[in-house]
Formats: sequence, C-alpha cells, structure tokens
Amino acid sequence: MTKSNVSAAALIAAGFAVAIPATAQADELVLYCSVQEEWCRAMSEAFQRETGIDVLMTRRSSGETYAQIAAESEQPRGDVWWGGTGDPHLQAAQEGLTAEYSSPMLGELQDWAQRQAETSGNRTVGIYAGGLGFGYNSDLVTDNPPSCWADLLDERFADDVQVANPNSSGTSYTMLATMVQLMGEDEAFEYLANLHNNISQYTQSGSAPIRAAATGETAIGIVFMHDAVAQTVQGAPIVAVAPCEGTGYEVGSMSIIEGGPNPDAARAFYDWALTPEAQEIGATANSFQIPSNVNAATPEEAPRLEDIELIDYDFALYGSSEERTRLLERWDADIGSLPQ
Ligand code: S7P
Repeated sequence: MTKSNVSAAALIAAGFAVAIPATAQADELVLYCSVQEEWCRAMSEAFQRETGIDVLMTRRSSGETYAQIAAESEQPRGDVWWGGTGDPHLQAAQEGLTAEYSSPMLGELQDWAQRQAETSGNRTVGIYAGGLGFGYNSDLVTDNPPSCWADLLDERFADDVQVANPNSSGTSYTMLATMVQLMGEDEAFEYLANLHNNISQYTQSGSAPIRAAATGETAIGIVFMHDAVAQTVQGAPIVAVAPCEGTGYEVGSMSIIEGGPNPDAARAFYDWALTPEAQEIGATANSFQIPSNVNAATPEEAPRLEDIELIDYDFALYGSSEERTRLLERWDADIGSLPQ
C-alpha cells in the first residue's frame, strides 16, 4: 500500500470524506501556515499522523505569506495556505494565486465561512473567526483602564502601545480596515496618526504586541481578542477588551495554492482541516478562535462574536486587490513615514 492509499483509508475509516486517487503521489504537503507556531505544529503533526503524508510547514504572518505566494506564482512551491486573516486570502483569490475547490465539507460550515467561499468563487474558505480588540497589562494599567479605541490616544499611554505593521500583518490590516469602516477614511487616518504618538513599535507579527504586554515590555497591545485571551490563559496579567465603539473581525481562511506541487495532498488536507476533529486541535494549542465547522466545540475561553459589538465588515471590498493595495500605500505614506 502506498502512503497515499494508507492516508485515504485512514481518513475514510475515521469518517472523513477525503478522496485521493490511487495513482496520486500524495506523500508530501508543503503547508504555509499563518496562525501561532504552536497551532501550526499541532495541525501538521496531526495530519501527518492521520494520513502518513509528510508535512513541510513554514509559519509566516498573513501579509508576508500573501507576498510569498505572489512572488512564487511563476513556480509555486506551496500547496496549502492555512490560517491567517481572510482579506489577503481574498486578494490572492482575486489574483488567481489560489485554486478553485469546493470541499464536500462546505455544508457543515457556519454562514460566515461559506460566505467567504462564495465571495472568492470557492478559492478560499473560512476556518475560524475572531473579533479585533486590544489587551492591557493590569499590573501596569491599574487606574481607569482603556475600554474604547478613543482611550488609546490618552497621553498617559505615550510609547506604551504596540500594534503590527499592516503590510506584514493581517491583524493590523484588519485594524486599518476596521477604523476606515468605523470612522470614515480620512478620520481613520487622523486617528492612526494620533495613535502613532503612543506607539512604541510597529511589530512584524500581529500577536507580538500582546506577547510584549504579557511580559510588561508595553502596557497595551492591539490584537485579536483571542490572542489576548491566550496570554491570560497562560497566566499573564492581560485583560482582553472589546472596544466600546464597536470593532471589526476576521474570518481566518484557508486556500489551495494554484499550481502547487501536491494537489491531491492539498485537497486531502483541506477536507480534513474542515472537520470538527481537526478544528478542535486549536484549543489544545492555546488558540481560542471560533471554529467554522458547526459541529466543532467552541473553546470555553473563546470570546463570543455575539458578545462583541461588531461592524458589518465588508470582506469583499477590503479583501479586494485594489482596496488592500491602496490602503496599505496610504498607510505607508501617512503613518509609516511619520518620525518615531
Ligand atoms: O494568532 C492567531 C491569529 O491572530 O494570527 C493570525 C494572524 O493573521 C497571523 O498573524 P499576523 O497578524 O501577523 O498576520 C490570525 O488569523 C489568527 O487569528
């Protein structure tokens, strides 16, 4: 029995609808992963165990992974891009960098996850969701803690707020698009310019600011709320905040890379990653997003979307190639160029 036959048999025995043609050489998968390293490793190891398919995994932030796939488009090296915010997945879909695929698992997914597939012409799909917010270190911020986006402009937080650079980070692009949708574009850039006075560092990775807050290197990190909760669960004095004005959210996504070297293994991973069993691996790896499969257990610690005042985030617009490119160029010109 070849490795690919073993994998199909194992998955079918486990009740997964995975089809790998008998002739396929699906013994390797090149996985580009954009969640936390611990979850990337846990997913790679579980899939490898289930199927016998070797997983070669690289972890990069969402914007960086999009850029890598675009740069490799003449000779794609990756098979699946798993995780990371939905906007750059949608941009990749629009640019034909990712392949059309309708998984038999689609019917088991939350509406927001299926909508992501529809918006992209089935070139990406939602795998989890989570609200944007911030977290503060309660040892450092003892009085009058921030509860609104507006509070982050307070001069008592000078040099004590971190957020990532939206070019590399999907989290930070979500913040940029959220502010534009909440306030209007010019007002959003004015807010970001004012916030700049309090920013000590624009990090490369979206979750780095809350790791810095956990160690007391900064007081406040602007991140997805589940990334703040992950620090609290690990014992750090971090309080997660859903901003009072309302906020945006992500539909974390997965895409098959067009022309990747192992298309059969890519589809096998894609179908498996949408099963409840695969989605429940997140909580075991300290990741507390809302899973997209309606039959997957939502971690107890996960901030619930219904408890957060969410904007009606326009994924089609802010995930479009033109809008994402334009907003990032404006961020570079108006914010990235400001003196530190
Ligand atoms: O940590 C999990 C998570 O927040 O990371 C993804 C994120 O896009 C990757 O980090 P970057 O902001 O650096 O791109 C999110 O999709 C996910 O929820």
